[in-house]
Amino acid sequence: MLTNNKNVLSWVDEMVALCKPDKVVWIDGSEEQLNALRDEAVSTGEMERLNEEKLPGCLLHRTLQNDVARVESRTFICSRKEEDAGPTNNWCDPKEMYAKLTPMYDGVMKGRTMYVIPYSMGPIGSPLAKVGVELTDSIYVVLNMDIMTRMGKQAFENLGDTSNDFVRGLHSKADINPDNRYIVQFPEDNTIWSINSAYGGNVLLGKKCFALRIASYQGKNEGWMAEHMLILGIENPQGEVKYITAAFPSACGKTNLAMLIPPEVYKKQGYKVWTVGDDIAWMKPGKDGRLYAINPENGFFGVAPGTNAKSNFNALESTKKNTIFTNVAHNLDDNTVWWEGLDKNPPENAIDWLGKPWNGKTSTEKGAHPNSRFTAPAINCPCISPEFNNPNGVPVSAMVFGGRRAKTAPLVYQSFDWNHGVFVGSTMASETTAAATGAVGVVRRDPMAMLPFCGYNMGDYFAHWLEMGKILGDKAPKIFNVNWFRTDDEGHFIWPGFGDNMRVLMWILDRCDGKVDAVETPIGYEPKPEDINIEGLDITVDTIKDLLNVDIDLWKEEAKGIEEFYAKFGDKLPKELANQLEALKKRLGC
Ligand code: GTP
Ligand code: SPV
Ligand code: MN
Repeated sequence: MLTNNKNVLSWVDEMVALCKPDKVVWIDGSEEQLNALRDEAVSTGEMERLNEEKLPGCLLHRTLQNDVARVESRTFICSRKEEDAGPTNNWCDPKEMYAKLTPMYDGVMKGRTMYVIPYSMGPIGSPLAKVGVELTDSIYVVLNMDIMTRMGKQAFENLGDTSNDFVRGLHSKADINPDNRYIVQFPEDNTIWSINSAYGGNVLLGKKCFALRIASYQGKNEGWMAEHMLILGIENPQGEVKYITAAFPSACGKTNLAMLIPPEVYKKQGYKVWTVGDDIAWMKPGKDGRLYAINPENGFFGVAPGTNAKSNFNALESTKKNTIFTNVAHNLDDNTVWWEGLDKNPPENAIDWLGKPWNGKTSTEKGAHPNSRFTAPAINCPCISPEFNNPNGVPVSAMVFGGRRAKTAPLVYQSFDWNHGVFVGSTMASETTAAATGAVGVVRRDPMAMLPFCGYNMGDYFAHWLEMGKILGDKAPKIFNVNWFRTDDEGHFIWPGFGDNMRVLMWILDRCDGKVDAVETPIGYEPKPEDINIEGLDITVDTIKDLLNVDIDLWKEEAKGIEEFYAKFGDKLPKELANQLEALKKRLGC
């Protein structure tokens, strides 16, 4: 036992009595203990050790074929009132849900060990950090939580002996039966129950379940924000750093943008980019009235396919040691890993993500699952921000929304003001990706990239955003929207993307500093095409003009789509947003 906190101890006792594990092991976070767990996972075949020279400390894991992504249809927000979960979440009465799940957990850990994982989301000692305890029967979970959070004894130091402010997470892989899979948040109880999955997003309970679903609910009650946002800093040649947060839906480019390498034109002037976070931001007004952001995580759970030395050098570097790879291809020639888009040289002698022999040169099947992932320590990242562990976080100058839109959304535009920015975020839409089970490539509304992650009524969430704008006043970050994914008639991406996205971020920062003019359009302020720096690119100002084009007919359709979406919220939709929609329609001439 690593704590005298009675609330922790009595809850662990209760869960032990329910799950009936053969053994209970408290995770102190020591290398000794973790090494023993690694050895055990390797000896049972749960994980494989990779090439100790090329990938020191790295492990490979495959999940079951039916268990490779988040499952939104089996994810629930169990608030006491249905209205508090709102129209975008699956809801069930908490009593009913506990009654349904309790028998499933009864004796589920017989013959297994229960690991008790204390962890901190946010730097230890940060006023913005929060404590969680996850109980699990999976070594894979323990080893991932070690990378993704500040895990071990130190986390309890933040809690003290009497506090009850910790999130109670209970996970069992049970028999990984998809028909009995549940990922359940009880926001009013600070509790998460997850069963019958062993895939990251469903089982690393500190991440989406706590740091977004539970934390968004806490943030509303406590006056802060938990968002599906990356955090990056851009340092100018004078050494000043400005911070930007950005919310894109799953697998839409957060990790890539967070770690971008500046194009030559900026690099030669001395600009640098620093990564604070790649997926989640917790933000609170600071003493000076500005909004400050911390990354509650300690590592990256990143999409592997498409990651290569050119697209995301820093992410690839981050995976070179002490990393866990999930559902990638295993190159048997040198005991390393491979995924689609890593290089043009797939291994011939390999095992695919399904565990079957695979020849990358001749096979028409994929070697890695499209949602295969790496779990890499943040400290491995060559551009990790010196502020990464700053307990007070970093001040946010701009917030960016974006998604995958083949046509409608232009490369970039700025909202007229905070409330209009909330409107822009609340009406975001994007094509679905492999990060969740279900159809890929279907456009759906995904407000603030939080559709699968908001732990309460989305209408109340919009109201909270509007409220934060009032509190921040003229110190509020400026709000923008971007789209890297516009396609031409052949379906090719027009904008080069990746590192070149910095060209757009530079316009954004210039706007924040009042250094550059803009053009007013019905949807917001746009750059003059010549104000996007294209030095060194083989595209012309005319291409930028095309990328910035606002097609009024498409936007009239868009306004209809927004109206339908907003109708879901009934009287929970803030008046201000209904007014914003009317104003947009008027500007479009609807
Ligand atoms: P989650 O971890 O699921 O939240 O995803 P994410 O938002 O961090 O997405 P990530 O950066 O991992 O990118 C997902 C996919 O989008 C990868 O296949 C990338 O190669 C691709 N991608 C990222 N940025 C760009 C871009 O600027 N342009 C294009 N065309 N593709 C991009
Ligand atoms: C996402 O889907 O947005 C992720 C991966 O970041 S997961 O942890 O599975 O949610
Ligand atoms: Mn994510």
